Amino acid sequence: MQTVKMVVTGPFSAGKTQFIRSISEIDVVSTERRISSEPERIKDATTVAMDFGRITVDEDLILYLFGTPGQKRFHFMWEILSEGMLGFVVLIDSARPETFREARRILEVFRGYAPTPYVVAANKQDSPDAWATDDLRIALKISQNIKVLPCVATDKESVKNVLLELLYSILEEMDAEGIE
Ligand SMILES: Nc1nc2c(ncn2[C@@H]2O[C@H](COP(=O)(O)OP(=O)(O)OP(=O)(O)O)[C@@H](O)[C@H]2O)c(=O)[nH]1
Ligand SMILES: [Mg+2]
Repeated sequence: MQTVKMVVTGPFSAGKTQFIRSISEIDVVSTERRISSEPERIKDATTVAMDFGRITVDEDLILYLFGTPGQKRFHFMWEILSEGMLGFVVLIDSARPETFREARRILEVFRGYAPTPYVVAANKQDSPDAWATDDLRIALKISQNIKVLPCVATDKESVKNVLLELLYSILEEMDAEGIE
């Protein structure tokens, strides 16, 4: 039996909690609190510590998903959550270019924690203002060997596709390193 820990990170309100809720087979353990401060009032609740979900791929493989908080004041959780991860997803709100710089920064921070595979998921592709993945790749300066995948976090199939792509990258890496 193999267990794989993946982290879902990204800027405030990118859709991280939604992403994990769409796919987890257990009720997601979420630590959301109501938002009281004004600039973040674009939604009701925000993650303050983590989200936790689980997916059984088959009898030999279970994925554990950890979602990070997006708001700056909870960033102390990031390094704790990254402990032991085998890969991560950087989730981006494709319709809010003002968050792209922060997304790039988060990507760098997580790359610094561990040299694991990662993918970029261009979320909210159902929004009329969403940037296309090719444009996002340029804006965020993502190199060609990193996957930038379209995503709609409310759609389970879309979330599954992103996680499978990350899983393939992780398994490739394990093969390359000769890990059983
Ligand atoms: N249209 C659309 N809305 C989405 C999508 N994914 C998430 N949302 C909405 O975006 C808002 C933010 O989603 P959350 O899952 O709370 O985002 P988060 O990244 O966990 O936010 P923090 O924990 O506060 O950093 C919610 O209102 C979601 O319903 C999507 O793919 N399309
Ligand atoms: Mg959240």
